[in-house]
Order: sequence, then C-alpha cells, then structure tokens
Amino acid sequence: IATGVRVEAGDVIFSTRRKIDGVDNRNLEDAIYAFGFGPKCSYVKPFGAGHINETYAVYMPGEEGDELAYVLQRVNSNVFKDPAGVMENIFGVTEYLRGVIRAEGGDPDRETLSYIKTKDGCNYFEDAEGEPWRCYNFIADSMCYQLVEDPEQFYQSGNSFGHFLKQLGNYPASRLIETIPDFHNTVKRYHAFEVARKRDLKNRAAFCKEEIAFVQKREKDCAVLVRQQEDGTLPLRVTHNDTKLNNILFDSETKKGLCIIDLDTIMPGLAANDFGDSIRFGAATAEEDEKDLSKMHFDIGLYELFARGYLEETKDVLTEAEIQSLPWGARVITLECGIRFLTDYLQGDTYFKTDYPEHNLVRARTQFKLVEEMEQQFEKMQEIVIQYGGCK
Ligand code: ADP
Ligand code: GN1
Ligand code: MG
Repeated sequence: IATGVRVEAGDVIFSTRRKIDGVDNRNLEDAIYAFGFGPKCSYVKPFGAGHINETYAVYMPGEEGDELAYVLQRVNSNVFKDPAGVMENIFGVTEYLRGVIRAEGGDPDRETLSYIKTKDGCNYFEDAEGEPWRCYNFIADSMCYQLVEDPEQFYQSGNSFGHFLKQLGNYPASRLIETIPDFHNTVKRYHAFEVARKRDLKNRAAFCKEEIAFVQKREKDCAVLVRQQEDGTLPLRVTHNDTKLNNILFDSETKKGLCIIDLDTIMPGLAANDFGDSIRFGAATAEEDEKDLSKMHFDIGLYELFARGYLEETKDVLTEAEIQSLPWGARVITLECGIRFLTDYLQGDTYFKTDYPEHNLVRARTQFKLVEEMEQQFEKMQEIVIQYGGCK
C-alpha cells in the first residue's frame, strides 16, 4: 500500500477555500499559520498509518495545481514527555546527516528529512492546549509500504537501515536526549506487563489467559540482550529504535531505499534491536493487526534478504558478538512488541492508537505467532547472519 494512494483517499479536514463541517480545526489551523503556510495553504488531509502521532499532509498551490508539500505532525505528548528534547535530537541528527550525505555525493534534500522551524524560529509549535506540532518537507516521488510487496524491497530496506547505522557511527551519542527512557529494556517491559496483569484495571486478563501464559513462559528471553548490554558484550550505538518498513521511504523511480523517517526515538541502543524490529514487521506475511492468524507467518526467505542487505553495509563495523546477537534481536523485539500490545490491552489502550476494543490483543497475537515460528527456525536464522556477516 503506497501512502500516495492512501492520501488521495483521505478526507480534506482543513481548507482555506471552504469551511469543513463537523471538524474542530482550531489547533491545526494555528499550526498551519505558525509554520507560515497560512493563508496560502490549499488544504490538509490526514496521512500515514502510524500508531503514535497524528500526521497530516499539507497541500500548497504548485505549478500544476495543488501539491503535497509538507508533512505536519502533532506529536503525542502522552508518549513523548519531553517534546523539546525530541525535536532537539531530530534537528541535531538531520543536520549531521545532511553533512554526511553531502560528503557521500548524495542529495540531502531527499535522503533525510528537512525539518522546518516556526515563523518565530522555534523547533516546534505549541498549540493553545499545550500540544506540540512539528513540520517537515514531503519527499516527492517516494513510496512507503505497510507490507513487503516485492522481496527486493526488503533487501533494499536492510541496506538502508544498515547504511543509516554507519552514517551515524560517529555521531556524538552524549548529545542525544533519551526521549523514552528504557524504551527497549525488555526486562522492564516484562515487569510493566506483570504490573498491568495484576492490576487488571479493565477486567481483561480473563480474555487473554493463553497470551499471558505465553509471555510468562518466556520471561528469561526478555533478559538475553539487556544482560549482554549491561556486561559490555554488546556496545551501545546511535540507533533508530523504530525500524518498521513504514518508517522508510523508497524512491519511486530507482525502487531503492531513499530516506529513513520517524526519527522520534533516535537514542543510544543496540544494533540487534534495530535489526530485530525490521524483521518483526517486514519478514511477516500479514499486517501487524491481522485477525486470521493462519495468514501470519515468519518468512525466513525475507529474513535472509534483509540480513544480506543489512550485513553488506555493516559487517565491517559490527563486532562478531553483535552479528551473532541479530537473530536474538528479532526474537526479543517481537516478543517485546507483543508484550507492549498486551500490556496496553490490559491497561485499557492508553498508549497505542486503537480502532476497536480488542485491537491491541489482536496485535499481540500476531507478534506471538511470529515469535513461535522464529523459535522453531532459530538455528537457520543464526546460520544466515554468520554466513553474511563473515563470522568464523
Ligand atoms: P508515526 O510516529 O505516527 O509513525 P511517522 O513519522 O512515521 O509517524 O509518519 C507516519 C506515516 O506518514 C509514515 O509511515 C509514512 O507513511 C508517512 N510519511 C511521513 N513522512 C513522510 C514524508 N516526508 N514523505 C512521505 N511520507 C511520509
Ligand atoms: C509505534 O509510531 P510507530 O507507529 O512508527 C511504536 C513502536 C512500535 C510500533 C508497533 C514511539 O511505532 O515502538 O514498535 O508502534 N513507537 C513508539 O507497530 O512507541
Ligand atoms: Mg512511523
């Protein structure tokens, strides 16, 4: 599914040409003016398929009619408690990336996001209710996918995320603010799940006994990577921490990975987590919220393609221990994500956007199905990274 198509199907929710009935747009309109688009802006539509922020496509008059020119987002302040810190990270990293891309002979205007300051020079705009809005350029002639459509895309995606790790190899990690503390501390995620299960605020534990048992059986797995990080076996790097396939834009013409987006969670982290999150989302045969579990499988062929693309870029910078940790990254991050969905289900859907009451439970189930299949194919997963990583 290309976002380009989704957008055209979306409803106009703000227009400078007509009043839209039934939509309260005050804050959106203020944001449009704050970034200097009003009153020229033609119209605005909801955009994308993220679970956290509210994303809007901003259309401006162009030479051939209205053009999608900017992406405007209301940052979820329930998730990001320090929006100023988030924006400081993003401005720092994208500025740095522009220099790296220029040195590589690339085009910084297409290969990284260009964030736009407000008219009065701030990194973001705070609306009347104190909610943060930020804005960046829309990258034209790009595609974004919710599922791998052509296996080549996933190889390209591995290449791009691998390249991204290298590009930020010398970025001073001390400059980064930890925007969500312990974001991928799977041990703490497990404890949060246990707290939610015991409180059972919404009386939902009775409806997910099997899923609860599934997680509890795997408590030890939650510690595998955290322990290796703590004892120094695995180094911290500057990582993206949300490397889903829909957080990368592909060039419509060359079909290659073009630009890594959704930089809210750039923080020091483990390479295995970034690798793992890409596998979790992209090496799956169905969408994250597929209800029919018979459609959901872990596709080891796709895993291999991603691993090849990723390791072509990174095998010379990652240590052998890191390369060997990558399959664990896939297992642990998939388990962690399932735990997070299940925790949110138990505590009444306060974190992820949901469309119906069981949405988070449905999502947790797909993740656990993937974990099970990864466990069954784990040896093969290990052989693959050893092969492409050139390990002895
Ligand atoms: P969220 O944190 O909610 O996932 P994202 O920053 O990932 O927010 O944006 C949501 C979606 O919007 C992306 O998955 C992508 O489809 C689309 N999108 C975001 N930025 C751009 C862009 N610059 N060009 C094209 N599509 C974009
Ligand atoms: C969220 O924002 P989005 O949709 O790209 C979440 C990720 C999860 C993912 C599951 C900040 O990502 O951690 O893995 O949903 N982002 C945050 O799809 O919590
Ligand atoms: Mg996203």
